[in-house]
Amino acid sequence: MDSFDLVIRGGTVVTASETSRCDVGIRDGRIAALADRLPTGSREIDAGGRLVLPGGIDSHVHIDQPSGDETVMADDFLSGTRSAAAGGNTTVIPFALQHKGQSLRAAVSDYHARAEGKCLIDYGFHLIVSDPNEQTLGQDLPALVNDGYTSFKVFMTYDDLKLNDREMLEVFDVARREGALVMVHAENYDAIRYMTERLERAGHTEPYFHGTSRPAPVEREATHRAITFAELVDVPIMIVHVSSGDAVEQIRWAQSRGLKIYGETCPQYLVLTAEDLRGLNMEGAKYVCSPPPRDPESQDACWQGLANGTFTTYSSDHCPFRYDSPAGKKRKGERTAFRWVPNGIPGVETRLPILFSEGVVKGKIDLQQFVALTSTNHARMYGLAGRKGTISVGADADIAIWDPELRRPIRQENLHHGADYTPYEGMEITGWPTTVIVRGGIVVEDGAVVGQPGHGTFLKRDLSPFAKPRGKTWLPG
Ligand code: DUC
Ligand code: ZN
Ligand code: ZN
Repeated sequence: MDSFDLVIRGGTVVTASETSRCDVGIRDGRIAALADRLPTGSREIDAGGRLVLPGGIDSHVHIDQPSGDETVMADDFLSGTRSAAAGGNTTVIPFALQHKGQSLRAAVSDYHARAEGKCLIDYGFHLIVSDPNEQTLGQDLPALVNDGYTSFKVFMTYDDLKLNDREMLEVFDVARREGALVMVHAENYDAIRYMTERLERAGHTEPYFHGTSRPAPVEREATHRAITFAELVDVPIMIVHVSSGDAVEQIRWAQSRGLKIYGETCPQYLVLTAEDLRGLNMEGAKYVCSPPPRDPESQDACWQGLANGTFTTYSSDHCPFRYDSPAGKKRKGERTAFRWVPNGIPGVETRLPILFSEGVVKGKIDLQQFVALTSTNHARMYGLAGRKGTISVGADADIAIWDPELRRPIRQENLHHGADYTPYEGMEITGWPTTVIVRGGIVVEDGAVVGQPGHGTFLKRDLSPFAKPRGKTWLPG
């Protein structure tokens, strides 16, 4: 009998801490051995000349998320995880969104039903808390954290989702008590509404003005307010999808005061700008997301935040809508005001290639940082450490084999998502994943998706060690 089910032979194995030339032996879905030369396996992959990396973990994706209006997300759990796998990911953590008036428990059951049997790769759920009533705060959140949903997101904007300051404090307080991690969408609701109304009155309704309606100060103020509340309550928080130097500065300032404030940025803030929203007619709608892509200085600030450790994670914020569809970007027709364009862009499949090509190949970050920012830190931050995000004996055999020299442009026709466009069309990329393995099962082979729906399993997550309070609060005991 062979010693291993699978041996990955002769590749360069990269983790968040080191790079070594070795074989990887896989048995029963786990990494069983790492050595210079391993005995044969039932199956072998020659990884000579390629990189063997922990599979990507995308801890910020939206899949099959109903919005309560006529829009329909372009990906369900089959196409979303197929696209994620093709882009080198082995785990995703989408959101289970609570609509106002809905119980959190009901929201979670709904998302399980949507995901069950469809996923090609492993998945967990963050919760989105939009109705922090007594049942949510007193019963459902504590019980769900205990059941492995150990992180939740709150919104400071959007009519249907925003929490007021008091509600934010109450959710933060529950998170502190339960040891959960809060993710914050930091933009000021009233400022955006005011700007939007002023722009509309001036006749500025094209997609380009989506960005103008929420400039950097809108993000900076909300980021600072969230940090202040986190300090008051003594709860660590993650500011997600950071887009501007102003917000990076706020996070860095908080970190330098010893506060546990973490940050995440995304590809759109590294390689897109407000100019992309200027397309003819509705073309700019393809780039409408929040916060919006900004300018080269903001891009530099986000790159710097990745390189100097201000950001712990780099995620896609994959939130796909079809462009040419009344259920997507053109929900109100061909010519419509930006306020009606659904916010969000696809990106789960292009996240890793963009960072590899623009970051590693161009020398902005090194390979260890690449692995940390795309995989290891997500596992540590969201309660999957030990199982996911690294290549070590005993961990799940979640691996992406990369060809670091493969050069080809991003093309919609080659992607696997349900959207009908990519905001990165034509971008030249060096370095693509070629083979992707989830718990020892081959999901992508030589660039072709071969995985089966249902191979992906639900991940009950541990409490995050990053969510531990500092022990300094203004709250009465
Ligand atoms: N926030 C997200 O996290 N994703 C898409 C839209 C948004 O506002
Ligand atoms: Zn958000
Ligand atoms: Zn998002």
